[in-house]
Amino acid sequence: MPGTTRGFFGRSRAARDPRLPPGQYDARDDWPVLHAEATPRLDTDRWTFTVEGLVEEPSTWTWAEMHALPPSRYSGDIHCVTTWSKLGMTFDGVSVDTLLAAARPLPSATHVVAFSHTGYTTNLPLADVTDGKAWVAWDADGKALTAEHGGPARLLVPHLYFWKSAKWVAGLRLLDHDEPGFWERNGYHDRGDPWQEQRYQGD
Ligand SMILES: Nc1nc2c(c(=O)[nH]1)N[C@H]1C(S)=C(S)[C@@H](COP(=O)(O)O)O[C@H]1N2
Ligand SMILES: [Mo]
Repeated sequence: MPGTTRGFFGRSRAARDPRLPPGQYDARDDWPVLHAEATPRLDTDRWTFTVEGLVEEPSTWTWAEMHALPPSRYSGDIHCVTTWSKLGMTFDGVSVDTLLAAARPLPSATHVVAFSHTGYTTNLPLADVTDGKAWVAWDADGKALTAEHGGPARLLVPHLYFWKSAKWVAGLRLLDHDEPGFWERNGYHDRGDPWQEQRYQGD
């Protein structure tokens, strides 16, 4: 009965949300907390974000200065290498494009290292944090990011696995070469594209 067969496969395809990359499941209401270091309590009165390295204008913003920049929202999905994804989230903050427009990357800049107030680092090609692909975010789903999820502010690079989204982010350093960060030195993939399942070095 060809009709029945088509119907069966049609339903089983529909059951898997097309927004889920291969090997990922939908965590739904759960938002797992994952990090290597102890959760810091950062005071927004002393919080800063810096863009340094290969830029014409090394720049530092305070919490108030960041909030005076044009706001930018990400609405979409996030994907952790440990196989959970969360679909249809909303993050508010500023676009990394806005910060780079002020700091003005030199032509020699090809990569960035994002660094956190805790010492955590993660590396990214410059092209993965430009053209509307990355944010410094302080609200998630309309509420201030909790300290566990990286508050007061975290990097958000949602098209890559979530370890690239450094919690408690303190800045970006622009480089003319790739410099592996914390998880990348510990076996995780250099780039981490969830649609290509780039989980570990060699994937
Ligand atoms: N500072 C810092 N940021 C980090 C990490 C970390 O260990 N330290 N882990 C990364 C990993 S592996 C993931 S999956 C996400 C988890 O974010 P969440 O706890 O908000 O879900 O944070 C990323 N950012
Ligand atoms: Mo992760």
